[in-house]
Amino acid sequence: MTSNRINIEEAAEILRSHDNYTILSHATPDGDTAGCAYALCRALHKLGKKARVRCGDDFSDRFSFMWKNLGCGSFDEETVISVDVADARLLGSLEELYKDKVLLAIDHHISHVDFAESLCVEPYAAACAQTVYKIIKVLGAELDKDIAACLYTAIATDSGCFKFSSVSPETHRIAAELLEFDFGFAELNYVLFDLKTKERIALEETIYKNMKYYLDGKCAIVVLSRNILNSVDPEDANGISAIPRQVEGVEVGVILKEKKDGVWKASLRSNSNADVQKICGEFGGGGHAKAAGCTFTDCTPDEAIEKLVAVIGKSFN
Ligand SMILES: [Mn+2]
Repeated sequence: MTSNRINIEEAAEILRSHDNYTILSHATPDGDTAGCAYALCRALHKLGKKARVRCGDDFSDRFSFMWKNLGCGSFDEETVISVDVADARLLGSLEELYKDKVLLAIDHHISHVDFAESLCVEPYAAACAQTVYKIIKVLGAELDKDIAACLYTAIATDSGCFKFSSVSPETHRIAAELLEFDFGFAELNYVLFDLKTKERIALEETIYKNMKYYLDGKCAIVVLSRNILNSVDPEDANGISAIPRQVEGVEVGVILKEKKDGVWKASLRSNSNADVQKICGEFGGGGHAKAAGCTFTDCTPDEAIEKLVAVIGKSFN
């Protein structure tokens, strides 16, 4: 199917003219999808509408301020909206229930695969929350501390705390307007970016210990067995794929995770022109130029590494 492409004003008009909303976040939710959903939910409440948030997986406790003091009441769902969902498949366990029922998708993924009746997409926004912010403004819902904290979290997390190349002057302008509300951004940033559990520190220790270098130090690979992975809370393993590429001189960083006997999932991150989407494509995987993944079956980790290093090496030429 093809979604009807609409702009900010038209998206606001859809939200104004409907009621009884379910707002969907993508599975394995991040700060952007959670922040967009709860900001929009709170804004719709301010307009006197009924709205709730649903997600196929649980949100992280780090985001618990988003739903604090939020009463959604009970009502019959009439209108389904999705935020930051690039593909109906990413609804996870809610896919079957909702894939054909979404009236409006708000997104920022260039790779968006249409599933909603209407789509409001700004593919160059650092976070979907930039678009949600603009829609809330047009809707005329009054911003407050709680909405600002949700939107700030969404933008800060999706932009790597304003570090990624996707950040634009508009990203900072929106963040600056959000800072007008006294939601305690410094404490929030501590929780979002600096706070680590002892288990996370132990996992990082293992990652550093297991790091091996290839291709004159331009490639770093870490192998993590099921034993190690099963002993950590998935929340503690968030973002570990970014660690190998932090090493000076490393252009492509890889985490190789054991999924089951003989099955290894590789997560690649690039610092350079090496296109990891293409590299993973050679093995039936995909993703983005700077972040991609692929799976190896029926092999040992050493065999997977050998295959990967051969293709990564070619990408440096
Ligand atoms: Mn996002």
